[in-house]
Amino acid sequence: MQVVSNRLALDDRLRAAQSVLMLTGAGVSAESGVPTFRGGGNTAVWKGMPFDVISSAGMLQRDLPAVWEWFNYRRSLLTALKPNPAHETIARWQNHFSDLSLVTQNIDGLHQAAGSREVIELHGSIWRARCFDCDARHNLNEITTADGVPACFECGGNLRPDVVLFGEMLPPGAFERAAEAAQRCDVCFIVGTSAVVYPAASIPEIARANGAYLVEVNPERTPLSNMCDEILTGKAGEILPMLSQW
Ligand code: BV8
Ligand code: ZN
Repeated sequence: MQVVSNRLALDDRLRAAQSVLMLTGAGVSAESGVPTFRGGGNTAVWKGMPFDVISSAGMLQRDLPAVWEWFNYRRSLLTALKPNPAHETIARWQNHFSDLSLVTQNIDGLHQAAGSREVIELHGSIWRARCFDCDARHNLNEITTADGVPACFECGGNLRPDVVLFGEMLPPGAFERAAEAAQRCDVCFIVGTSAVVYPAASIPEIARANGAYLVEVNPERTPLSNMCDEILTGKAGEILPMLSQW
């Protein structure tokens, strides 16, 4: 692990911060065993299809059972996995700072499992389904999804995973809440994301434009690295716990 940081400056910033924003991506769950998408992650391709093809609005129209099969497979990988020290540290920080907003692109629910509250899930949740016809949400541990497309309890319509696929809009209000948090934060952490998926990657840009101090935590550089004030190079589960004395 290599940490390139001006620790004193960051300590001072954190001590003085009224409002902190954390934007997280797949890398924050990597140490729990969740595969990442890019950079060699092993859910980059599934049954010969790149993940942004199978996880797309077009595929939902063309082959809904295949989309369910893909999400069932991913849920089966997640069932046994637990939050890691990165999730746990972020959950602890929420008790320390009076205003800490957690905005995640992850759909795995591990932040909530670690105790984080009011998580802004930009891309939905793999643990929920949504009805095409009546929009009802269903918890997936109450539904059998093994065969084909599950049906809605309320109206019998086809269900789909309650996640945001490529080419789809984000859940109503989610981006707006994240953008508001970005506008008011003093420090913005960008943790474990390749920062290539929009509009999520614009959140730190909004924070920056409003004068926030930007800190990236990632073993690799990203398109946002150049605008960051600090780059902490390494694993989130090792770096985040080192930053806080509380
Ligand atoms: C939309 C859910 C309006 C499903 C996902 C502007 C320019 C170009 C294109 C666009 C644009 N604006 C919008 C677009 C289109 C598109 C987009 O961004 N395309 C890009 C990629 C070219 N965006 C959309 O379609 C969005 N919707 O814009 O709506 C609209 C609608 C219709 C028509 C026009 C406009 C919706 C995007 C939602 C996609 N949903 N997920 C699913 O999971 O199957 S995407 C997927 O990528 C992931 O789920 C995740 O949510 C997202 C981001 O990935 P990351 O989390 O960053 O993960 P990644 O694997 O990439 O990187 C892992 C990182 O972790 C790496 O950097 C690695 O180094 C690091 N790491 C590894 N280990 C560790 C670590 N870091 C720390 N510690 C470690 N231990
Ligand atoms: Zn329904």
